[in-house]
Amino acid sequence: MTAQKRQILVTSALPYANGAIHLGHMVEHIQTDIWVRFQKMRGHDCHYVCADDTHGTPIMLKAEKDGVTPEALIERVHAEHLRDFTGFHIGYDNYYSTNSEENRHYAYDIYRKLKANGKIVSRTIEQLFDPEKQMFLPDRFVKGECPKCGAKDQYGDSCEVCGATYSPTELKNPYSAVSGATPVLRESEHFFFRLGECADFLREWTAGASTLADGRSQAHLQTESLNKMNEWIDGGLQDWDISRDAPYFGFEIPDAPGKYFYVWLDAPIGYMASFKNLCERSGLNFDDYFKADSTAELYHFIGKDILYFHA
Ligand code: B3M
Ligand code: ZN
Repeated sequence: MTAQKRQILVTSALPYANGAIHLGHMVEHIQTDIWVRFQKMRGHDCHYVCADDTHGTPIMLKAEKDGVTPEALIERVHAEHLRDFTGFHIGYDNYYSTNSEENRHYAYDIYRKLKANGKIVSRTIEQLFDPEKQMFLPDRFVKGECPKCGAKDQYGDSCEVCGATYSPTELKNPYSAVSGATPVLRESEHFFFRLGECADFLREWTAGASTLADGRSQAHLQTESLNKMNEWIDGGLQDWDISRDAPYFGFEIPDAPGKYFYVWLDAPIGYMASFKNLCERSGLNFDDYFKADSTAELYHFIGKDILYFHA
């Protein structure tokens, strides 16, 4: 019997571009690298891509603090990340960036298709706004006293002392972690992905399996991940807020000046963008891997804390 040659695309989670590579990253990327080397040694067509995850408020504010542009910051960090990973002999076929034209292309393409299919709605929401810095504040950039136990200097999403979770508007004596100013509530139009409508599709797909080129069946999710997914789906999926207001470092949303894709919208698409960039450089055919009836396999190595976003 001759073994069937498989087409395998493998990814590790994209490290965020506001800090150094640490042991947690290294453990994940070494695991991925071992598995990739194994598949290559077996003679399969196996490609391993990664990238830096470069958008969002933390990058914007860190660049400002360092007195550089976000582009200069992410370029410097990219070089540092690549130096550290290659220092440990991680054998990526491509280590790219989410701040790339390929990623803009696929983010726009996916967004436009979702919109054309009625999966995007706009709603006005109230959010804390820093009147001094003139920007909306993400949960982690609002601090104050825990509404439950009164501990001081707690973040806007949860208390590190008593473990309570809450919304930033519930904090007592809130202040902006950016400027120290007292935040005010302000309205803004946001775009939401209708995740709630997709529960049946997700339940079916996550519990499903695909047939590999060699005829074996491969479950889409590991049992442990599937159990976690079902907890979320059974608990009811909330529509997902995918837009952020300027100032924001990221991709501006098509036909929506001043509105940007939330970093988690374009980060997972960054896997596709990195592979597309590899295809352009190496003559691989992107569609062989991503067309609807492709028999290629795609494996994401991730930590459990980011399972929700990937699923
Ligand atoms: N950058 C992980 C994090 O920084 C995040 C992973 C993206 S994978 C598409 O929490
Ligand atoms: Zn507390």
